[in-house]
Amino acid sequence: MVVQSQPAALDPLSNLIKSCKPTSLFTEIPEVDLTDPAAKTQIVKACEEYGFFKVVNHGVSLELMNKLEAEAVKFFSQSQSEKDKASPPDPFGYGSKRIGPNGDVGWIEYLLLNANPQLTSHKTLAIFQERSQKFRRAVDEYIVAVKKMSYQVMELMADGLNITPRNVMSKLLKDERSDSCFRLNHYPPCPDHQLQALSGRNLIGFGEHTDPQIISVLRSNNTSGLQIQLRDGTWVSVPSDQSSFFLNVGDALQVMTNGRFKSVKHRVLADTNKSRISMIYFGGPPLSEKIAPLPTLLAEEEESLYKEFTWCEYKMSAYKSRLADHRLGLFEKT
Ligand code: AKG
Repeated sequence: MVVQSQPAALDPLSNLIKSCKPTSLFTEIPEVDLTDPAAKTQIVKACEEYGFFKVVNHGVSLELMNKLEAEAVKFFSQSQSEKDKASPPDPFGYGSKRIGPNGDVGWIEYLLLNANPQLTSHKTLAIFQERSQKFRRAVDEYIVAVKKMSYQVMELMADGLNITPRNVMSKLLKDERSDSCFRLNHYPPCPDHQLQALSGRNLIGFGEHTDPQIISVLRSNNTSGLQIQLRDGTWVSVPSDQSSFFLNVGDALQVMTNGRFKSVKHRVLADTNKSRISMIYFGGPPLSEKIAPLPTLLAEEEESLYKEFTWCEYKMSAYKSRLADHRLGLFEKT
């Protein structure tokens, strides 16, 4: 898969993009087979140990994934001026190199969309009206399938944590006011003229961060680049797998489990000669939802590690921060 167009390499933002050394592939990523009766226990263990796991036998067809990937390739292959018609990403729309409003940059271009049809913005509608309805259908069908799988994962997670009712977490994602979004990322290969200067390093596509939401569900093409930080602080590369999903514990889930699960720090390095395309569903709760430890997960006399806040308050605070900031820090009890 080759994306023909690349973001211009010589603009001043390119010079601000950092690089880092590639790390070895980590082959011990926990793998959860959703058809396995042990899935619920494996999910909890993976969330405790890594805040990250891979899901196989997930029931989402490879055809849907490939269809959307092909449409994303078409979108990103358009001329820069055509793509710029869908910018800025405020919050929805097309963005190139700038990630968020606070100075973070990366070797990336992306399209950020609302994942909740009830809340579809005028901007999202306009992006598709100007382009093919085929793209829109591919996005919609994919999101429906991935959401369904995410609800199943959240319910298995509740089973594994012995929480009843088992929809206590999934209902936040299913809610018609759920504040969820969807992101298509394209990391072009590192341009030739920069390769020499990089001397064995890779450009950072997406700087290190945790996801603020409850859960993120990522699928990429077969180009690696995603790295996660292990509990001891080491960064490791995640081997790509285009037929599986990778799930991240987000900050909100860390709070809901009173720190038993930790949101995983991750980042993406651009490949030196292959494009990476990733598609991520970020499952968030309704804006008015209070984010707090689930009472059934608190032992007797155990107190919340966090101050009380709503998802809206957390999201506003996260948008004012830089990617690498410890965003939950402001909400931790001292
Ligand atoms: C994000 O969009 O928040 C990511 O971390 C991107 C991960 C990827 O593109 O593989």
